[in-house]
Amino acid sequence: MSTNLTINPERLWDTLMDTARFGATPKGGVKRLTLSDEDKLVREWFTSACEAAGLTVAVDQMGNMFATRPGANPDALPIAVGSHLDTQPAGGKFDGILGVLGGLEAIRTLNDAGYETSRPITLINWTNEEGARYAPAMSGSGVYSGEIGYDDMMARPDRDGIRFGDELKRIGYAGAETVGARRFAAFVELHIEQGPILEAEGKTIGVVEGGQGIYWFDGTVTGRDSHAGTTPMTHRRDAMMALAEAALAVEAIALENAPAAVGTMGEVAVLPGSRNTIPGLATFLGELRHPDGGTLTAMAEALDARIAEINARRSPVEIVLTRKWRKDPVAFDKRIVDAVRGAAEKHGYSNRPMISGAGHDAYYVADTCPTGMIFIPCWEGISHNEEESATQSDCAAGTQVILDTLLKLDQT
Ligand code: HGY
Ligand code: MN
Ligand code: MN
Ligand code: MN
Repeated sequence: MSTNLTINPERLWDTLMDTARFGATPKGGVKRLTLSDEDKLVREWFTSACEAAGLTVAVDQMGNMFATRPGANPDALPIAVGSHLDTQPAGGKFDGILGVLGGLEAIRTLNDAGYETSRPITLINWTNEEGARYAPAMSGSGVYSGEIGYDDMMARPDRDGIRFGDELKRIGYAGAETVGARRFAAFVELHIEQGPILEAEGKTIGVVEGGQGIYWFDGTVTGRDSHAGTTPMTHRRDAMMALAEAALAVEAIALENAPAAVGTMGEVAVLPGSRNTIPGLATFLGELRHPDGGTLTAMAEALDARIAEINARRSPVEIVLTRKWRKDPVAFDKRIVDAVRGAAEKHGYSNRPMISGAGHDAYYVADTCPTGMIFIPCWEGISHNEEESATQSDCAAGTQVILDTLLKLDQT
């Protein structure tokens, strides 16, 4: 049965702008690190907004939040929709939260119309999608899918040594529900593209068919502190210079596998951190990505080889990769992809198929049920940046596609 229910663009936009206050930064961005006080506040807001919409809220052992709207058939597996509420340290108003509030707006629209779906609908906030405070990224959905170990995650320290599990308890979201126990008929996630393609092509909707693989590595470089003025260049054990070579190796490997490959080193520390002391210790967090799993493996192996070569030349300075995490490339379910495309076409939204460059919770959820994603453009493709922005009409179009996709999936 086709319906002509229409979401409320102003209500969606007002909710998006209102919730940007949780972690608002002076430059107009949002800092809502996972399990922080700001995360706690937005979670409390989310619970009250869901309860006001007649949803029942449950929390699992990873702090993943599930808000369920009953359907006519209570025994049917729910259709799930959602994303994440945590952000990068200098994040924007849309990354993650758009997918959660888009799902809420779709539910509010069903409520306004008194429309009863056959299946229940579950709106989800996945814990720690960003991985900025606690690696790896997408760990709420990763533990839910069983690919990331629960105990490992609980023991993971942040850079101040605060354990994930202790912080989850501190903010009151170490839920009782067994993580992974809950299953869904399907999952749909709305997200800004975080890249330039849709805007450049003037397209409103990205029909996401899958996502590229991600490889994260942590590194430690050990040299020796010494005086910057008196130590001859031939006697130095300069950890910073070895790190610099490792960083350029990451870039070189990405460029050698261009245009699909990308790589960066987003976080470094150099100790003891004094201009006139040769640094004896450095640490780095980096990543490589590629849509093809085999190529991603070859890139990771090439990095190992480059680091071995730097170590041979710079010994006794030594670079060691201390930890690695990988999420393979993902392909989304054709039925969900077609439902998203059909919903976009129904409203005459210009659209194109695409592969996600960014990781999303849908990557892991796709291991547990048929999953798909919807993208909308963002300004200059900028994200993980306080200037991140999207238009009200594009947010509304993406949310309308959520609603029509949910209704389509409810008929199967
Ligand atoms: O890193 C990612 O791709 C995601 O934005 N956390
Ligand atoms: Mn995101
Ligand atoms: Mn992000
Ligand atoms: Mn001195």
